[in-house]
Amino acid sequence: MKTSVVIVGGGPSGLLLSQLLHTKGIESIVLERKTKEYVLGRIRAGVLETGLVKLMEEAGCAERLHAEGFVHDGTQIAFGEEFFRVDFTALTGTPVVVYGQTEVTRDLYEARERAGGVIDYDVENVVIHDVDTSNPFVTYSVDGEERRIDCDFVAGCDGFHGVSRKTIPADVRKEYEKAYPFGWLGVLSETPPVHEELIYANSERGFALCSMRNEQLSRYYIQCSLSDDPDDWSDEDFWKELKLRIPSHYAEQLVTGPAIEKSIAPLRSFVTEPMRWGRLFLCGDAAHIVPPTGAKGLNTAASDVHYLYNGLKEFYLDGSESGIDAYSENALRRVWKAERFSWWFSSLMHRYPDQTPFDLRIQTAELAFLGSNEAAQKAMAENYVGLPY
Ligand code: FAS
Ligand code: PHB
Repeated sequence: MKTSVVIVGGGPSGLLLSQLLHTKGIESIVLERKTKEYVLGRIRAGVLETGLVKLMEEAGCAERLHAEGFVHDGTQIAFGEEFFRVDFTALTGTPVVVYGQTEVTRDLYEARERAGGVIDYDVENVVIHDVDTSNPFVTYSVDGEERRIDCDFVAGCDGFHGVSRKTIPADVRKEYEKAYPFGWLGVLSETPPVHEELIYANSERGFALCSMRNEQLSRYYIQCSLSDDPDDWSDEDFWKELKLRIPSHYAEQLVTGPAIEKSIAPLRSFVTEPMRWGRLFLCGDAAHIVPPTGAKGLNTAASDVHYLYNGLKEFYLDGSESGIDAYSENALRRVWKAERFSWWFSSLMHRYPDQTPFDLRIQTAELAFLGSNEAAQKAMAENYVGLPY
């Protein structure tokens, strides 16, 4: 079998790239390790930058997003009983859209299927070959049948635990990592959101986040120990702890209900350089991970896809290699700014086990400065709504 681009990974990165290439008549085949149902069963990101919304529009997949997504002009930042609002639209002219990653992925799957896109699910033993030549190929198996696809390029969109990053020789890769000493316990509940906008809260008991998916589906997180297990937390214990971490003004209004999903995600900052090796390009979580505090994971995957899609478009339509040659440098320039913001916002909003009384006073002062200074809020807002591609 032969195609132009083999895309390893059928998450948002891989599907968005495949659909964008399709709009320019560039063929691709997506290889996904899991079933479509499994991929859609993952509950992850919830906030979309305008850049991702525009890419979904360019891919012809933004109709439901515009119909069902919630435009948010700002967010609440809480510190103990105090809280203030950062007005994204007033400060930057740009809002964000609250629309679950699950729905983004669903829209992309449906678009690929409508277009007759080739997606192989349940693939195993994916191996990427000869990307340091002009004739790369990928081998894999499906239902015990060995397969091979010859191609021009391979896009590694297979997330942090995929095979693509490790295809780049260890002596070529440089990896940068920071592990955080806590995780996020997330709950999805069929309850009305506690507030019309998100609430990021730093309390003496730790971080909490109140988010949503729609008027009857809420997403909540609390900072938890890395040794915690979701089964350690009854619904009642979760709601009780969440109420203790958000201002009583909101806690009194919180509508609780059964958790329909409960999971713990560790927090990590990670970047691998370069994001290209020969005919292999890494996209999204395959190349970088951020703590979810700044809602940058999915959105930085989107900017990778933007750079790679435009580079491949130039190659196939204009015969130019300048876009793909600049891919890694362009992508990493924005990746590191997202890493910085995610690290900064995580440092500001969480309680760290080794925090000294001095550290706590600095955190308090930083939050007070953010709450009272327009320039500080503008800087935060510009990063949150998404820096330019
Ligand atoms: P993904 O990991 O989404 O997709 C990779 C795909 O490749 C998967 O479907 C996987 O099955 C497949 N794959 C892996 N190995 C393969 C192989 N060898 N062969 C074929 N396929 C293979 N971001 C936020 O902005 N906010 C959040 O709240 C948030 N919460 C998160 C919670 C968790 C538990 C995790 C893990 C991530 C979270 N993220 C969040 C980040 C997340 O949204 C990612 O940034 C986003 O999924 C990136 O998309 P992809 O790059 O497509 O990677
Ligand atoms: C979510 O709704 O899942 C969400 C929103 C904002 C974040 C992280 C997660 O920063």
